[in-house]
Formats: sequence, C-alpha cells, structure tokens
Amino acid sequence: MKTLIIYTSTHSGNTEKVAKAIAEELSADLVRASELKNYDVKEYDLIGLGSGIYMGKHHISILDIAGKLKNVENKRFFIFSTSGIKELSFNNFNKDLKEVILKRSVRLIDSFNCRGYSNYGLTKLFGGINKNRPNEQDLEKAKEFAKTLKPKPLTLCLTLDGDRILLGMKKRGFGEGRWNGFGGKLELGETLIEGAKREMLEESGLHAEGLEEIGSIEFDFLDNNKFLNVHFFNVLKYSGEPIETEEMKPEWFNVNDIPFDKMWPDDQLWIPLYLEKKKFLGKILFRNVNEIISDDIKII
Ligand code: S76
Repeated sequence: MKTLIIYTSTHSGNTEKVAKAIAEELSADLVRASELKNYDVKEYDLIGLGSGIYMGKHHISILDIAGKLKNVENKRFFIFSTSGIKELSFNNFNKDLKEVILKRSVRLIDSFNCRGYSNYGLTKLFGGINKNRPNEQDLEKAKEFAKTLKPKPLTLCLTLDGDRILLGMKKRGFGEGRWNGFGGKLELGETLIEGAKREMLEESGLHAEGLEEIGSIEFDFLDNNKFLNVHFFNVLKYSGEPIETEEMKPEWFNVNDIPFDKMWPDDQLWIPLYLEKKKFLGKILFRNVNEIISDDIKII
C-alpha cells in the first residue's frame, strides 16, 4: 500500500506532529499542502488529508486540494485534524472536508482528531489551551489509528505433488462454493508462517513442514470495507493425508485441469505464475466478489 499524506500545520506545528506519526506507521510520503506540486495521485492507494480546525473547518488549503487532486477514482481516503476543542455533534468540523471528498468517486475510510495547543482568540488571555498537546499519548493514538488503515494480513497455501495441485472446496464463509488454497487470518501474536501452517492443518489435515513465500497481493473490495494482504506460500514438504473438515473439502487436481471457473477470478492471474515458479507482488481491485476492476501483478 502506497500512502500520501498532505497536511497544513500553521501556528504551533500540532498537525505536523500527528501527520508525522501517521506517516511513520504507514511509511507514507508526507507533503505540506503549500509544497504540493503534483496533484496527480495515480500511484497512491491511500490518501490522508489533515490540518488544524479553523472556525469549525479544516484549513482552506486542504479543502482546496481535496477538490483538485487528479486520478482519485476508487482510492481510499482518510482525514485527520487537531483542534482546540473536541468535535461535537453540533460542531461537526469534518463536515466540509467530507463533503468535498465524497463528491469525488472515492472512499472515505475513517477520520482521526486530537486536541492541539491553541492560543486563538480569547484563549490567548489565559495563555492558550491544551498546552503540550498533541502529547505522547495522542501520537500513540494516531499510530494506532494508522494501523487500522493497513490491509489485513492473510495466508494462502498451495501444495504441488508431481503434476497434482491440492485445492479445497470452501464450504462456508468468505469464498464459499469456490475451490481455493488453504489459509486464513492470523491469530494474535502469530507469524505468517505459523498462521499458514496452522490453517493448513485445520483446513486440510496436512502438516506443512516446509513453506516458502511465493508472493503477496493486496485485495481491495469497492463494495465493502475489506482490504486484505494475502501472502501466498508454496508447501515444500508435507506429511499426512488430506481430510475433509467442516470448512473445506480437499481434492487433488491435475495442473492441466484446474477448475478456474469455480475459483476466485484472480486465481487465473497468479496460479500460472506459481506453476512457473515465478514470485509475484500485486494489487487487485474487486467491485464485488465476482468482478475485477483493475489488477497489477508484477513478477519479482
Ligand atoms: O485465491 C484466492 N483465495 C482467496 O481466499 C481470495 N483469491 C482470493 N481473492 C480475493
């Protein structure tokens, strides 16, 4: 995921601190609104826009840029701000920026706000409000927020044995009714390899003894909030016999007879690379679970 963060931080540098914390967590490119030269965001997957709140709105430079960015279609956006006071229902200071963003065909994923030092207007009389904020805790919260914007890691294992490949018919849940590799979400504290081995055993009955990562693809789904980073593994060595579980029905297929018409549509893009022992990195955008809108898979 490639992220661009555009921000304006005028008086106290409050928003800059938050922007930097989020950028660090996401390895994002960070640019001040006043220094933005290229409005074309084609190369980015996620765009963050943030500033202080002035008279109940984001800074005018941010509102302006939100309307002018080019090639934003289908991109993910998030917004952030620092403010003297808390956002309240009658004082919805994300409203104007949200409106500008939602006029473009993009997705606004989430927003973050925290207190920032302010000596604006009358608050000047008593030395300003929210001294030393954003503080360490605020910046930690900003990083936690940034983590939620990342794609969720998943594993998927493929097993070859001579000219056979092991697939499983998914009996329930995400991908039900499709032949698939074996894998799933990580449990707390698990590494990708540990998760891949556990899922392989739970879903197929096979002990994967050697695994090599063969690629990864970020899957983004326009019609829901799913955003996945699937890490693909080749099972180098296994023991045991495939058994049907309540989740999957395993079956060996000849590699010339893979049932692509009953699989995820993306499988036709990367399984041939796997069979040719090529490693890959990619991004795929789905409209729903059946239609690929765009794909970009590179051999590495
Ligand atoms: O081969 C696939 N398995 C999945 O679980 C999901 N593809 C895929 N694409 C979203």
